[in-house]
Amino acid sequence: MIANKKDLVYVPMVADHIHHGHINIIKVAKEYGHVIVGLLSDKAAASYKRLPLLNFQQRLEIIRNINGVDEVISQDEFDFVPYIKKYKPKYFVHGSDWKTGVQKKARETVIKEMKLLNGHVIEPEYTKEISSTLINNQIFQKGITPEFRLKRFRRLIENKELIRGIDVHNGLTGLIAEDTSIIENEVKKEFDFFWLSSLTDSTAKGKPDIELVDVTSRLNTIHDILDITTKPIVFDADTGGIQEHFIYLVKTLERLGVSACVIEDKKGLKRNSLFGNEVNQEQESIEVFSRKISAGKSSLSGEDFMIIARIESLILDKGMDDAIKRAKAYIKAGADGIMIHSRKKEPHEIIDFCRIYNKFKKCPPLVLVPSSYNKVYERELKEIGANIVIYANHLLRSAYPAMRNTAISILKNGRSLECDTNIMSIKEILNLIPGID
Ligand code: SPV
Ligand code: MG
Repeated sequence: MIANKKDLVYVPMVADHIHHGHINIIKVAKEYGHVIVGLLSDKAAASYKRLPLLNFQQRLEIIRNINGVDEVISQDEFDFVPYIKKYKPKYFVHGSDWKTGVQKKARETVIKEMKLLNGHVIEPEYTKEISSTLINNQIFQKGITPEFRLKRFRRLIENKELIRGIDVHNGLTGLIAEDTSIIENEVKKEFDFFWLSSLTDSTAKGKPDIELVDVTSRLNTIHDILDITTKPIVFDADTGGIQEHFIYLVKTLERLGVSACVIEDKKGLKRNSLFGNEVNQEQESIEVFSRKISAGKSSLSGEDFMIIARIESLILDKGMDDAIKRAKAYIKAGADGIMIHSRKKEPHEIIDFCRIYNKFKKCPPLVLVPSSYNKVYERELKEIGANIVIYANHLLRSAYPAMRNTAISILKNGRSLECDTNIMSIKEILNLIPGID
């Protein structure tokens, strides 16, 4: 092949951490002509793997200053085909690593599309022992700063249609929520953030969910999780306590690098929402609760920490009009997000709420907790306009029966051999958290 300097060469990249592997690809690309880097936007990158550490502007600044790069365009979706159609490059350059793994199918599509253009796919040999994923893992293993963790929650909301969180209440659940992932249709699926549930934090301590576990104790749980994880934390702050206490709480959470807190519009002795009206629960007045939100907002040092207002009108059978009125008032008071909760088996009232909510002039991120209406799929929640979904108690609810069954088996059998089929081996538990290499 004889290179013509005018031939277009398309090189898609995320370029989160530039390393010699990228430089090699650019050098090879430059031999074929005019190099256009299709820099994947944060949205495009987050649609198939972890949100980049550096944001688009930062990555753009780096890549456009690299020798051999003639032009940089923003590739706003993961699909390469629209960009091939638009730029009609003669060459498409991608590291050979995509021949296997999650990008295998994407590669086949690109080869087909380039053939239609009489173009060529160039696959420089993948530079071994280095990759952005490897660097990312090393960075995340070292830990991250509170500021980075805090800000990442807003970036996730901005760049993903729907983000998902799961309950954590100690270090171990933090590790599960941090590390569990699957690959589905070439896309990596994982939990985006941790929900520091008051129900599971209390239950794990053998205490009822009535704001009995005090802030100091809840902060200890946060520290355990901060120590060993990197994902954003959303703190379930129950009622937030009295306003004078709440302003201190949000400051502390912000300083620690927690991304958001959720406060619910109840007063007096708080009971878990899923009890509904089976127990005595009282809703706070709109005025008092709005004042609490505003006071919390004004006590923060930065712009990033979010105060999410949770509306209990549907839980307490106060009706849709009340829920909507409250949503409007809380947004006006400065709430950065709204959580609407329901204890119905079917999602009808949630769907009705979402329909009205999404017509508001200003509708900050909407949080749903599908614990009781759990037949709905995430894609359906996305369709009705939810931005954030929380699986609020599932790790604890799965752990308790497993542990109880083991205890019963030991009692029944007078030994532990019979448990072995349902539990980890000693070797597995020792290696789970090895300590030193
Ligand atoms: C929690 O997880 O503590 C919650 C959600 O507040 S719920 O239990 O559904 O009220
Ligand atoms: Mg709670």
